[in-house]
Amino acid sequence: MLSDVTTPQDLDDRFRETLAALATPPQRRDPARPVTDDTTLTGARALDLFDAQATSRQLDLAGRWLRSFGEGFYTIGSAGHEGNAAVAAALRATDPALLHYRSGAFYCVRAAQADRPAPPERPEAERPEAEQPAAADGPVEADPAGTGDDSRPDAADPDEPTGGAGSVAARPLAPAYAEAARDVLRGMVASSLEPVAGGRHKVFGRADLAVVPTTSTIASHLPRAVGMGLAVERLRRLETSGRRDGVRVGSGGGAAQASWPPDAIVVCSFGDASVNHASATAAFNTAGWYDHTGLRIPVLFVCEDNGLGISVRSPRGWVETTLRSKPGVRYFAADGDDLVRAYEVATEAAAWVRRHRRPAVLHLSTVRLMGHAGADAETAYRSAGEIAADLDRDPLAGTARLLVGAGVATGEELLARYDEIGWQVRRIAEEVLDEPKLSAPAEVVAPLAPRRPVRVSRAVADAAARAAGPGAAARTEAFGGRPPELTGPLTLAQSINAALADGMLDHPQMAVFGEDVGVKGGVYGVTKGLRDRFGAARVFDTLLDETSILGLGLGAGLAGMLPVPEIQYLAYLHNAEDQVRGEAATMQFFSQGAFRNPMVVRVAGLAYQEGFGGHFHNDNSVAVLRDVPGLVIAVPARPDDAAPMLRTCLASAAVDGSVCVFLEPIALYHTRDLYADGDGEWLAHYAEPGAWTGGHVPIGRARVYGVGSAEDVTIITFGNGVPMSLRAAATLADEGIGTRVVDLRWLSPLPVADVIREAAATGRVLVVDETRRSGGVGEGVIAALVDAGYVGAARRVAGVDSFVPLGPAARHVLVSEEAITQGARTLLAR
Ligand SMILES: Cc1ncc(C[n+]2csc(CCOP(=O)(O)OP(=O)(O)O)c2C)c(N)n1
Repeated sequence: MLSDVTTPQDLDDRFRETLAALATPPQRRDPARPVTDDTTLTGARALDLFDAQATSRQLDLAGRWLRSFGEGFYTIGSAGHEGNAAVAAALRATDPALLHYRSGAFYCVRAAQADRPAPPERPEAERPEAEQPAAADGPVEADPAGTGDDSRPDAADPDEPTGGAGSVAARPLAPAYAEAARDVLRGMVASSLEPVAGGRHKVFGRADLAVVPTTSTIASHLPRAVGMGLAVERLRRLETSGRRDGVRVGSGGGAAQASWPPDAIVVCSFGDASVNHASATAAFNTAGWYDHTGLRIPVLFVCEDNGLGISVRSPRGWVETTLRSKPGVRYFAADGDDLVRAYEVATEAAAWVRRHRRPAVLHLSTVRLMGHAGADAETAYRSAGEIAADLDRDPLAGTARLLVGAGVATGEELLARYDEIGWQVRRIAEEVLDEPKLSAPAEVVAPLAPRRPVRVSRAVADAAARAAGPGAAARTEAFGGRPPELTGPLTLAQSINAALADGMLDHPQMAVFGEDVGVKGGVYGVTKGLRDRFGAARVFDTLLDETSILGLGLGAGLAGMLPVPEIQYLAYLHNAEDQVRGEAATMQFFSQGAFRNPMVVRVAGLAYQEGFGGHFHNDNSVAVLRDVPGLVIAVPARPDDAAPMLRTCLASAAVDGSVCVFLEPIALYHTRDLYADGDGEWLAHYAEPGAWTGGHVPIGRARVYGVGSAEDVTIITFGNGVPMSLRAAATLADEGIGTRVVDLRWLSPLPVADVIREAAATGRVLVVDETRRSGGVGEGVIAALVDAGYVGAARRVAGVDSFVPLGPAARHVLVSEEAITQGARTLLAR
C-alpha cells in the first residue's frame, strides 16, 4: 500500500508485486485440462477469462488516465468486480443481459462468446445434478427442446481459447476483447461512434451481444428484467406449441435484432446497496409472486456485493439474509475473487434457471478497488486497513495465483499479458480520443422518439383492411356476432373497450394487463369481456405494484410483445414514474433504436368524479409526464376520438417503438349527455373498419369545434374541459359570442400548428386547463403561443394549486363552466 487511497498507480504496482512474488510452478499443466481437480474449467479457458479480467482492469486505468487530462467523462470502474467474467462464462451469448456498471469483464467475455460458435452439447449423463430435471422441486416443465444443455457453455471448448493456444505471453489479445475495449473507451470519451448509445451515455450495451443498456438509476432495470423473463417464457411456450409463427415477434417488437432463443434466460446484475431499492424489492417480489402462482420467469439476478454503496456499508450479513429470504427465488452464493468457484456456482445457478425456468439470485461477493468513482476520497469513510484488505482480495491477482499455482502460466508470462493488454487498451484509448462527439441538438435527439406518421397511418389502414377483409369473420366472432359498429352509440368506456378488442385482434403480440383488468374487467369496466374473448394469457391481472406492472410492460415490449398495461389511477402512476421516465423513454435514446420498448400505458385519471374519491381518484397532475422527452400523451375526450387515438397509439408503438400514455378521463367514461339530460350528445357510433382510414387521428393533431360564428374567441382545452367548454360556448353563443373550441387531444407533442392557427383566427385565446395553474398544461400552451409570436389576447382558467379535496369541496379548486364563460367574457371586454 503506497498511500491511503488506492490510486491507479497503487493498484498497478500492487498487481506487479503480487505476480513477481509468485513462485514458478514445478511443472506445466496442459491448458486443455481442468485448471483444478474440482472443476471443468480448463486452464485455457481460465487464461482466457484472465485476459477478460485484465482488459477490464486496464480499461479502468485508462478511464482514470483519460479523466486526468479532461478527455474522459466516466470513471466508475469494475476493479474488484472482475469475478463477473465467470458469470458471463456460465451463460450463453444469446442470454439477454442487463448489466451493473461494474461489468467490464462480463462485457468482454460476452463479446468474445458472441464471436465464436456455441460449444457442442454434452450428453445427458454427463450433466451435473443442477442440470438434470428436478424430480420433486416444484412444478417443473419438461425440457421442450430436449437439448438439456444449459450450462458450461465454455467448458467444452478448451482447445480454442479466444486468444489462441501456444505460449501464454505470445497469445495475441482476442480481437473481441479489443473491440469490447474500444466500445467501453468510446463510451468513456462520449464518442458518437460508441456502438449503442452513440455518445449519449457510458453504458454496457450492444444488440448483437444481447446486452441491453441500463441507466445509471440503480436497480431500475430489474423490473424490466422480470418482464423480459415473463415474455421470453411466454414466447417459448408459443414456440413449443407451434404457435409462435402467428406472433410477429420483432415486427412491433423491442429488439431490432432477432428475438432471443426460446430457452434463453435473462440475467441482470446490480450492487449490494441496490438490493434495498424499491425497484429491486419490487422485481424480486414480482418474480417470486409469479413463481408462487406457477408461472415461470427465467431470471438470474446477480448481486455483486462489495459491501458498500458509495460510502454506506451494507450491514454485515444483511445482503445474504435479505437475498436468502426472497420467496420463490433460489439463492446461490460464490466468492467473486475465486474464479473457479464463481464459475462453478454461476454455472449451477444458470443451469438451474434455464432448466426450471424459475428465478434465482447469485450472490457474488466482490471488493471495490479505487473507490466508488474517480473523485471519491475513500479515506473519508474507510480505514486504511479496510482499503488494504480489499486489495488483498483483488480478483485479477486471484486468477493469476490460480493459473500459476496450476502450472498453466508463470507470473512473468501473466505480467507480460497484462502489459500487452494495457498497451493495446491505451493505444485504442488514444485512437478514440479523436473520434467525433455529438455536435448538434438534432443529432443528440435523433433516436429519442422517431416518428413516421405516414407509416403509422398506413399501419392503421392495413389494420382496417385486415379487419374488413380476411379478419372479418374472426372479428365478428370475437365480438359475439355483433361488431361494435352495429351496437348503437357508445360511451367513452365502451369505445375504448371495443378499440382494445380490435387491437387484440390485429396485434397477436398485444397483451392487456394490470390490477383488476382481467376477471373483473377493470374498476370502470373498460376491459370488460376481453379476458373471456382473448384468454388469460393475453389479458391478465397483475399483482398490486405499479412499478412491476410497468416493468412487465418494458420487458415484454423489448422481447417482441405489444404491451398495454393499465395504471388504475393517475395518482398511482406517480410512485412508479421512473419506469416510464428513466426506463421506457430512454431506451431508444441510449440504444439509438437498437432496442425499443413499444408500449401503450392506459391510465385512468383526471378529476370531476362527482362525489367520489378525493385527490387519489381525481388526480390532475400530468406535468411529470409532459416533460418526459419523446413520450406521447393522448387524452381522448369523446368516444369517437378514443378509438382512433388508441389505434394510432398502438400503430405508433408497433411501427416506431413509441412509448404512449393513454390518459382516460374517468369522469367521461360513462357520460352520455352534453347539453341536457337524455340528449345523448356525448355518445358516438363506433366506426366500422372501412371508415378507420378516413377517421385516422395522427399524433399531435387537434379537433376543432365551431360554435356560433366561431369568430370571437378561441378556447383551447382537453379532457373534461372539452364538454365544459362546449357548454360554455353554447351559453356564449346565446349572447352572440362565436367560439371555436380546440380539443388538444394530445398533450405531448402538443398540436402546436393547430393551436397557432386557431388562436390567430380570433386573436383572443382562453386556455381552459383542468390541471393546475402551476405546472399545468396551460403553461405549455401559452408558451407555445408566445414562441410562435402570437400577439393577441390570452387568459387562463386553470385548477387551483391544490390537491383535490373530498366531496363538494372539490368544486372550489376545479375549473367550472361558469369560470370558463366568465373568462371568455373578460377576454372580450378588454
Ligand atoms: C436510484 C438511485 N439513487 C442514487 C443513485 C446514486 N448512486 C450511484 S451508485 C450508488 C451506490 C450503489 O451501490 P451498490 O448498489 O452497492 O453498487 P456499487 O457501486 O457498490 O457496485 C448510488 C447511491 C443512483 N444512481 N440511483
